[in-house]
Amino acid sequence: HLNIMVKKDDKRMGIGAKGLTGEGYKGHSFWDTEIFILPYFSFTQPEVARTLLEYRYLGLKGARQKAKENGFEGAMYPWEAAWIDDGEVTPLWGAADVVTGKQMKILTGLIEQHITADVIFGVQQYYQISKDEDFMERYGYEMMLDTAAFWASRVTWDDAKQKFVLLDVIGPDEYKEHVNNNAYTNYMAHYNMQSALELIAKLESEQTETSVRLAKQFNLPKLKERLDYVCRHIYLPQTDENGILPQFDGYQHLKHIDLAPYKASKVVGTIYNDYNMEQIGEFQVHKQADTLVLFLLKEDLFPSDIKKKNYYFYEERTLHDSSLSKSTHCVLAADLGEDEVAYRFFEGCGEIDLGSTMTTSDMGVHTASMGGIWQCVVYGFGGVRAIGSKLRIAPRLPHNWKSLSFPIVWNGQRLQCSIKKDSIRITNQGTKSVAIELQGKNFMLQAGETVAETLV
Ligand code: IFM
Repeated sequence: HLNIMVKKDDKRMGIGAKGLTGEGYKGHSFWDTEIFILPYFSFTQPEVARTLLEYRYLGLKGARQKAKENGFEGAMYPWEAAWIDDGEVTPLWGAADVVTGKQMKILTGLIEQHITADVIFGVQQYYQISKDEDFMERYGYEMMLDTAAFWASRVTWDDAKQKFVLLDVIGPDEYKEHVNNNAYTNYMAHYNMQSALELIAKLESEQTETSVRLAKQFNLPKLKERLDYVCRHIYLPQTDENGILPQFDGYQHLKHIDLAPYKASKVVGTIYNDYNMEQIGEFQVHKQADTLVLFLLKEDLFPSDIKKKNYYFYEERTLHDSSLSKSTHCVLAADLGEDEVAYRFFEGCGEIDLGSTMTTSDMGVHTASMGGIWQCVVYGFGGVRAIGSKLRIAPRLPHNWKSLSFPIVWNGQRLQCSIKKDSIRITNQGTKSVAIELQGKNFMLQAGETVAETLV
């Protein structure tokens, strides 16, 4: 499915939430692409990953238009994207409210804004994996600067906190609307701006065609000053006295309800039979992974014990009503050494399109979940991750698997990874040497060479 959901030779096309298999979400592209699907392409077919990111580059026009229409600067990516020039295409109206009987307004196109930082995460991760400098010079750097300019204008000053805050957003968890300082959004916006700052420093230190072009296009000294100030003063939520990172301001005051009936339900979304969005917003209940996605994308922000605590805290309150939830839970559990839990969620991912829970497959398969399944296997059990400029491999084979093998492409070189119960072998099938960290040890793997390590 991953291979047939993308039009490989046409950068005017993104990936629809249902690929080409159905009409759900009208073929629109979401953060599903950059956060869930793109890693597969960046790590296996970088040339395809590049076309997907060029699609976002072509979408800059619509993103700039969206920022302008909303009173912001720079480029604000649409929550739902279709044709490259369209800008925001999220529908304005959805299903009927179970309490009032009136049609509900869809707010994601207006306030689910983390997509802008997600696109930049995809750009940076692609670069980390591929080292495609040409892409960055033509497209990526411009995207980084324009999106950072958006965030720098989107923040507002909070006198009480003496910090810049991000008010009135929807984080990844779409059961919570109009929230302030969603941890995921704030940290990702900070990351977006911080990377642009580092980029400006690099551009200032060189005289290349790209640095000259970008200096003409942006007022870099002014942008640098603003980004520096905002980055130093943005509010980045911290863990509370129990070690819990609040999903957003005031989270601890939300009410508890018994989620057992919804968790036990054979179909998703049954909470809507009893409550409307406003009521759901008052409960500690989540549609999908939110804070946990942050832990996965930015693994160094918090120590493992805090991540584990938050994992169980939020999972208990999560209904996994979105197909984007279980793969995050699987990979994070594997990272945290919670092997049984990871495997349970891996099986759950398989059920999304092959089981009966997500009856929404009627509208087409869940493409983000497909990318998520690849992540469960290669990231979760294969232990593969791009960390800074480093490829890290530290597998955790499920106890009932005998072996696992997969190819990845790192810095343009194809590596074949073969994992058995007690060993791992990596063969560099490319033509150049690559640096890898295998089981905590650093290797320079020459072309044609194999490295093997024992697993305990
Ligand atoms: O992007 C997702 C979102 O996270 C949950 N609702 C469905 C969207 C499309 O898959």
